[in-house]
Amino acid sequence: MATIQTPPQTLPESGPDQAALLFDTVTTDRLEPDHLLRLGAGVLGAIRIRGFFDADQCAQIMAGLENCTMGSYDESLMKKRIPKLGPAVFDYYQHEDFPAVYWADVERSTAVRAGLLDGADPLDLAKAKLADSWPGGVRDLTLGGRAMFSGMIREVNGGGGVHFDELVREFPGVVDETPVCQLAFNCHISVPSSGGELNVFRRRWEPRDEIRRGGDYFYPDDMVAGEPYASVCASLGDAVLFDPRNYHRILPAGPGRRVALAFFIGISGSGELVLWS
Ligand SMILES: O=C(O)CCC(=O)C(=O)O
Ligand SMILES: [Fe+2]
Repeated sequence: MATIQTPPQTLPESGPDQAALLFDTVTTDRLEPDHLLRLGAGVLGAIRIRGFFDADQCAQIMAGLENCTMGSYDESLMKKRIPKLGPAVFDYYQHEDFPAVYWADVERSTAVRAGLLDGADPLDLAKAKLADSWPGGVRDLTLGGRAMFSGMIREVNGGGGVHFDELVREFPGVVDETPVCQLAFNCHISVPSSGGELNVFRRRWEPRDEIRRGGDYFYPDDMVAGEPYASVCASLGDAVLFDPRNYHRILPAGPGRRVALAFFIGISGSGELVLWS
């Protein structure tokens, strides 16, 4: 069953009440501008948009994937193999030939994804739906004047450890403009029969956290123990949005595949949604 919830949190007796946490969750059939603004402003934990893609669209994309080979994140950085189609900036940033190898992958992956939805591109569908929900328009974030890749297809069955994503902190100065916030978008095109919940913690990165980071990309679970969090279990076709500057993790999935169309959304200084992966 699809759920999204902010469980009651343990707060100090003399501290703020639950309402003051401002880390609620929203489930909706239609994304509204205010949802994205509240997420970006840090006063919402997560948004679940029911049926962003319908079951047929999900099945078509999954069928299209049968004929293509997925890559994965750099396995020296990410110890668990996470199959995916399409590059993340993260994959190439430290590569000596960055950004040339990144652009080659962008071209290759875009061409493959472009036919996955019965000859059409699932990213175009997602962009059109987002544009319908946001007055400022939707475009790609740029790097050296070129549109960056967005819209990877990613399969995370075994769970993913605690981490955060923040482009402008991880790779300062790399992209052409600084978005004022970063949101994560995952539209679930295949869901497992159990498990695979996303936990989004209210806690954000602090410099001292680096002491706790092992050789892996992920941070230890106990770093977020006791922190308020939102928990989302998506149904087929649901899109889940959250602020990935909040620590988050994916619990291991039961039988079945957990596959999503994934990208980040920034809000630009002039009020556009800017996308990248
Ligand atoms: O698959 C998910 O639910 C979230 C994946 C993730 O870590 C992200 O989108 O930043
Ligand atoms: Fe993430």
